[in-house]
Amino acid sequence: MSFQLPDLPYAHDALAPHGMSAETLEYHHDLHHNAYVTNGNKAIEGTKWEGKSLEEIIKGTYDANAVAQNGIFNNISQLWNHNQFWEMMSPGESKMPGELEKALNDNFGSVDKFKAEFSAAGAGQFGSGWAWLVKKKDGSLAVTKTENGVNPVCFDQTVLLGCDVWEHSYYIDFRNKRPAYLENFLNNLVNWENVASRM
Ligand code: MN3
Repeated sequence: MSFQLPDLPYAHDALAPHGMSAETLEYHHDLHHNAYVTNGNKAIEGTKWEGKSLEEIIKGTYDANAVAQNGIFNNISQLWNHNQFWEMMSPGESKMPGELEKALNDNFGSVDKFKAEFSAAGAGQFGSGWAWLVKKKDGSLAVTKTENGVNPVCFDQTVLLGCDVWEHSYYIDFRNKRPAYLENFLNNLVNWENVASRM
């Protein structure tokens, strides 16, 4: 059974009033995400990874010492990253659950300080990659950034929130203004109920 492209959890134009256009989602979900599915399935065909879960393949093929990751890892991790990303956004008003607000206050000082740290991580990621809010094994929350398809699964961390900072994620709507895209993501797009449910 090969991996499938999941449908978006909302219509392509549902996020447009919140700063992510239908055109971005047509390219990003229907073409980019779909390419990771197609190329990931092709890459694992006939290998020991066929039939394994996305997480097993990500952990098994990540090479901490490599200058560049391999094709299986790159496609399968990006497939997983995008599966999470669509779920982390919402077209409706999203109120931050109290338990999440408390955790952010406890770990970062305030929600605004968390947002500033997350934005700085995304803006400071040189080239393609992701900004993350993770829960570490000791239960503490942290903001991290990773290059290309690398994600917190590689480091046994639980992903609470991720923001794609590859140019394909923001160039149609924000051109070169990655910080504006990140600010809009945090203030208008994040599904905080989804983030809280991952804790
Ligand atoms: Mn992407």
